Amino acid sequence: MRRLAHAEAGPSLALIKYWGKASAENNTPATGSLAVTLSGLTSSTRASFADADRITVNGQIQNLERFAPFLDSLRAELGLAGARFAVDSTNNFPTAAGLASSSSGFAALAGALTLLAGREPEPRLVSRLARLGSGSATRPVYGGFTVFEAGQEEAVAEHDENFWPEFRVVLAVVREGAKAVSSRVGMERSRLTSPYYDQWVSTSPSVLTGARKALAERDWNALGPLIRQSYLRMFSTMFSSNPPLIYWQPESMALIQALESLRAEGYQAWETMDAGPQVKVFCPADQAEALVKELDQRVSGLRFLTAAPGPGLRTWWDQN
Ligand code: 2P0
Repeated sequence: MRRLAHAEAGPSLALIKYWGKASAENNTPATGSLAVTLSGLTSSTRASFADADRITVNGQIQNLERFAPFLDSLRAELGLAGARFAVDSTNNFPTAAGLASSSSGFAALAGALTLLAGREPEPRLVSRLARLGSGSATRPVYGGFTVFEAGQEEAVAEHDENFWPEFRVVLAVVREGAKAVSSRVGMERSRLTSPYYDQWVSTSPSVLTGARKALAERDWNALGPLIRQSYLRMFSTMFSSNPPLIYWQPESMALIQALESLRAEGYQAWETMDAGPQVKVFCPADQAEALVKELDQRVSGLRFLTAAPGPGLRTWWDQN
């Protein structure tokens, strides 16, 4: 009987964004981020020892190029120099499309391999290891709200998933396909070519500090504008990169404008976007259903998902 190390994690959606690296080699962020781990959306990953590394995502064999440096780093960190891994991971939501599948995917993978190595998958260790796969993967090791500070090697828990029971995220799925330029390539391009990159980095700390305070007070009126400021400033570095990074689609802009009107009508609905066309809207639970109806009427043909703050990483052994 083979024992499979099994781990599950939800995606980490940033209210305040990480875009750009303090160190590419060490994969530490130039800007601190504040994020929520989502419920209901899950990366589920099983790992076992094998003769050669092999990774599938949703049943598709993966090119190991993206994973090899991560696997090598983990082997070194976990004292498994000669080991090779068979990994099967599934996402119950669109992959590589700007729904933060790399955050949940690498958090689950780091958790499964830590368990497989016979180590206690305690959050600080797994957060630090997950960073070697993806910066945003440091965060969903913890449930609820998390912070990954600039220059740090691991995220920290800010508030658990029960801190703000009325907090919801409506995800408007504009396109389901994988994005053309990965976050990793995109953020390096912004760092090297955007004339606004330095200002993006230097103005981020005050936005993060303000958002942490507003979140602690559960104050939509203070938090909402900072959420918008963070993603729009991030996109300013993307649009001004060379060549430019334009992740938006017409429906993305239509949703942004619809939300502007809906706020004027009294909704507390504050959008963000990541390296993709999807629009994610933070709002109170009692407005979520009506908000989806309004957005569906104004921008047709989209799929909507609703999530709440969810739990952090879970790990266990499966018998096979
Ligand atoms: C974030 N994003 O804070 C930001 C906002 C996308 C836009 O973290 O190079 O996949 O693997 O560390 O974590 C996506 O970037 O990048 C991301 P790497 P990652 O959620």
